[in-house]
Parts: sequence; structure tokens; C-alpha cells
Amino acid sequence: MQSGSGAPSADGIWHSLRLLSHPGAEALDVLDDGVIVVQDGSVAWTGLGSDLPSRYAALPRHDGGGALATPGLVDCHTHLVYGGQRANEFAMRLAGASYEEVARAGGGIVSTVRATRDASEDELFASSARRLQTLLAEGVCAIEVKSGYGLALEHERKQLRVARRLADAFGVTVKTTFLGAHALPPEYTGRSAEYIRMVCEIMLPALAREGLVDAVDVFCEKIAFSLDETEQVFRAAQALGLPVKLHAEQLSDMDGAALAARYGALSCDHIEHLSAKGIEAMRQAGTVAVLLPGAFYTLRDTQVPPISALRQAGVPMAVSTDHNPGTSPALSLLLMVNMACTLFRLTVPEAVAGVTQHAARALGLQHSHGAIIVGQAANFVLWNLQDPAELAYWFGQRPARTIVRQGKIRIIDSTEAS
Ligand code: DI6
Ligand code: FE
Repeated sequence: MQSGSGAPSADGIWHSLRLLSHPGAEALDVLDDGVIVVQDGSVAWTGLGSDLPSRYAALPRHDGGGALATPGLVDCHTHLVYGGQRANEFAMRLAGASYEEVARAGGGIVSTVRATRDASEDELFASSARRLQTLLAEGVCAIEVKSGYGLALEHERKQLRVARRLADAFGVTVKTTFLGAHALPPEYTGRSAEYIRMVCEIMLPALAREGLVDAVDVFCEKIAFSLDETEQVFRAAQALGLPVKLHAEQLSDMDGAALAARYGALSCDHIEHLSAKGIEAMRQAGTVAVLLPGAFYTLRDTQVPPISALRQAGVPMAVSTDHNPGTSPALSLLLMVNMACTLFRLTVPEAVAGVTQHAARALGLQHSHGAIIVGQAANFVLWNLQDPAELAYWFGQRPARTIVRQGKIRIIDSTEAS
């Protein structure tokens, strides 16, 4: 695995590809004899080999050998930067405790807050970098990273700074999301209103001023923040010109999705308990539904998100790891693709669009990521797979053969490199 600076340039003609340049939720249309031309790290041209314009003829050639090629994957919901781990809670849940019970017993998010506050920025960078590398090796080229385990200005800043450093160090697109309203920190017990005021008036404006915030999220839930508190945070985000997203209707229907849609949310995430009203509001607002099967699986949830209603309404569905130490210690986006099909009954094209085009849209990156787009930085993956359905079918494989990220060649599977 190569990090940011030293990786070789991907410039040249990538030919003999079976090219899936724009994964659509309806069908995965593969172009045989596909070509991607990369110049100065960007996609200069893409299409059929027989149509390749002669002006590119002198560029170096990279033989795809008939490999399936897709856009780089996008993991649009993660809590990647945190201290410690919570394997003890896994055992508690196996013994019968619910997520809410674990949280009420002083575990849960707040225990990760302690470990995150105790960690230095460099320690957080080192532990997050290891996790990021695992995701990147599978073909992730853009990732969202949330704060929300600091819950105090200096510690939220530390998390977001680590996210920015990861982007530079690994040459990967990172979108940062401020999730100061993730849980009530222990020092604010019984003073939720005061904490939210601090989030809106102090933390968010300061971090936004420092250029650390690309979007704002809230955990709207009975064990977290109310609808009213959520709206206060959204208003503060709006005043700063920042887009919002929401952890909505994961454990109960809080009517959060409709509120988020009113604020033009990029996405509503989890949404197991999403109502018909919420779906209609999301449809009207163009809000993406982000499905998180890793959390559903870990919590042994039984309430499946309303997939067929979302499909019928034409709400774009994305799929993500929700990587976090409590409810989704998942470091494989392709496993989430498989689970989205098996547990949520997504079709294969829906699940693949869910980690490419629709995931990009959930981050406001649809004009640069999630498809192979002329004029944008080259982010694509060549796979050791025949059929695009294999992206959803296998689990536990590392099928990426070659990864081009930000115009550079990041890995070449040693069995394929010659
Ligand atoms: N929903 C989740 O699934 C995670 N955060 C959230 O708002 C859980 C975070 C944790 O348990 O640490
Ligand atoms: Fe989450």
C-alpha cells in the first residue's frame, strides 16, 4: 500500500477494460473494449477503444487484460477517527444487553469519548490510518469522516484535524462532518440545552472558521438529541452555509428525516424506522437514503429499512460501513454491499450504485466521484472479477487488482503485476 506522495503516476491509456463507468441502480452496463485516458492525473477521455482519438496515441499504455473496471468506491458514512475499542460491549450484548442498556450503563459512545479525549492527535492519526488503509485496499477512493467522539472543542478539533491529515497522507478524498451533537458529554449531564447551545454558538462556528467542517450531522434519537435540538443545530449549520445530514430513525421514528429534508439534507442515514411521510419529504428534497447494514447486523436489528417504498419513490439509496467502534466495527465496504443485498434485499445494481454514484451524492461529490468523469481526478479500480455481480457476491475477498486514486497507481495485486 502506497501513501500520498511516492505513488507512480497513472497517466496514459488504460485499455482492454470491461468498463462500468457510471454504475446505475437499474442495470450495470459494461462496455467491452473500454478505455480510460488519464492525463495529468485526470480523466481526459473514456469510451470504446475503437473510438480512441489519435491525439492520445503517443501516451504510455496500461493493458487492462480484460479486467472489469469501475469507479473508485465511496464510503459515505464513517466514524473512522477515535480512540480505543469496545469489544467488551460486544460481549455484553451477546449476554443480552441492548444498545440502549449498554449506553445507560456508562458504556457506548461516552466510553469512546473518554478514550478519544485521552489520545493525542498523533495517536489518533496512527490508529485511524491503519483502519483507513484497510478500506483503501478494497478500492475506496473517497470517504466521509465524522467527529463526535470529542464532544468538546479541542477534542472535536483533534478528530477533524486527523481526518484532514489522512486525506493528505494517503491521497484520498476525505469529507469531514461535524457531529458535535452525537451524545451528551458526561460533564453536561442534565444540561442538554446548554450543551446544544455550546455546539451551535461556540464549537461549530470555531471549527467551520478553521476550515475543518464540510457538513453537519446530528444523532436524533431518544438516547441522543431531540427533534427540537436537531433543528437548532441545523439552523446553526445553515447560518454558516454548511450542508446537513442526519442519523435518522435508527432506533425509533423521531420524524427526523422530514426535518432534515426541510433543511435540504444531503442524506438521512440508518432510517430503519423511516415513515411514508419521511420518504416523501426525502424524495422532494433529493435527499439520499444511506443504508448501514453493518450496524443493523451488529445490533441484531430486525426492523429492515423500507427499501421497496424508497425504491418506488425513486429516492437514491447509498450503502456505507458506518465504521464505528460500537455498532459497526466494519472495515469492508464490499461486505456491506453483500449485506445490503442479503439483509435488505437490494438488487446488485442498486448496491453497487450505492457505493459509487449514490454514495458520492450523499457527500455532495456527484460531480467528481462515484463515476468515471472526464475532467476529474482519476479514481478507478480494476478488479480480478468477471461479472460486476461478483462485487456483491463474494465476501472476505480482496478482489481489487489495481487501484488508481487521485491519478496515481496505489496498489497492483502482486499475482497480476508483471
Ligand atoms: N449511530 C451509530 O450507529 C453510531 N453513532 C450513531 O449516531 C454508534 C456510535 C457508537 O456506538 O459509538
Ligand atoms: Fe453513524
